[in-house]
Amino acid sequence: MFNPIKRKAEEDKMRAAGRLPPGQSLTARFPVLHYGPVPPADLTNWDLKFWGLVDEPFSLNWQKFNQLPRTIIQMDLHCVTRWSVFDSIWEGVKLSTLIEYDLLKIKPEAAYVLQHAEYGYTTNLPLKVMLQENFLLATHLNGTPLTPEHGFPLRAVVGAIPDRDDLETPYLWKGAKWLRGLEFLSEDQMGFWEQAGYHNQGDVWLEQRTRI
Ligand SMILES: Nc1nc2c(c(=O)[nH]1)N[C@H]1C(S)=C(S)[C@@H](COP(=O)(O)O)O[C@H]1N2
Ligand SMILES: [Mo]
Repeated sequence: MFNPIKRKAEEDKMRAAGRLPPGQSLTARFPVLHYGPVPPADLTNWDLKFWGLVDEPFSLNWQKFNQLPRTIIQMDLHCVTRWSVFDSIWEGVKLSTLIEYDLLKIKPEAAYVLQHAEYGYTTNLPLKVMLQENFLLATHLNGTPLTPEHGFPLRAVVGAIPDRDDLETPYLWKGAKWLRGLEFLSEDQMGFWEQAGYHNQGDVWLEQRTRI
């Protein structure tokens, strides 16, 4: 859909439906955006680590991660650089699933989580946001495994579920591509873009782009 008239019509439709946050515009492509290079993926040595305020630090290898019960969610994604993608379909594992299956035992003092990705990218969210339905540890986008640029083998993704005003909805930078670890914390700790001046909460509806 590279037709600019169609693009505008789609955007107007999303705005009318209350799905276009302030200052955003609809993009017909699915842009790729990140800082630094795309890391190579080596599934034989890959793991996802959990540490900090957990009963026992542990990690899941690729095989174990893929044995977990999976969830599919459709979401609208909003990047702080003002593009929005609508109706993307994500498949993966909910953080709450790891708790339900007694794999992840979080200490009661834990209230924040720092996502750690390849090459040191980090981003932070309150634990309660990461337990919402609009946050997923995703392996698939629109029915196929993630491409390397979009985060293969695993990324966190956070987006808007239409008509779910009860869910806090941060901008897309708060989902780390090439995710390798989750650190559970009692105090909030800012990630890569947050330290660079992006808003700590980053609510798309409140247009919380930067702190300044
Ligand atoms: N590891 C890592 N994850 C990242 C980023 C990054 O630079 N490194 N950029 C974030 C930003 S700003 C956005 S908008 C989305 C973009 O996801 P996409 O490239 O799949 O569209 O990834 C987020 N996750
Ligand atoms: Mo972004």
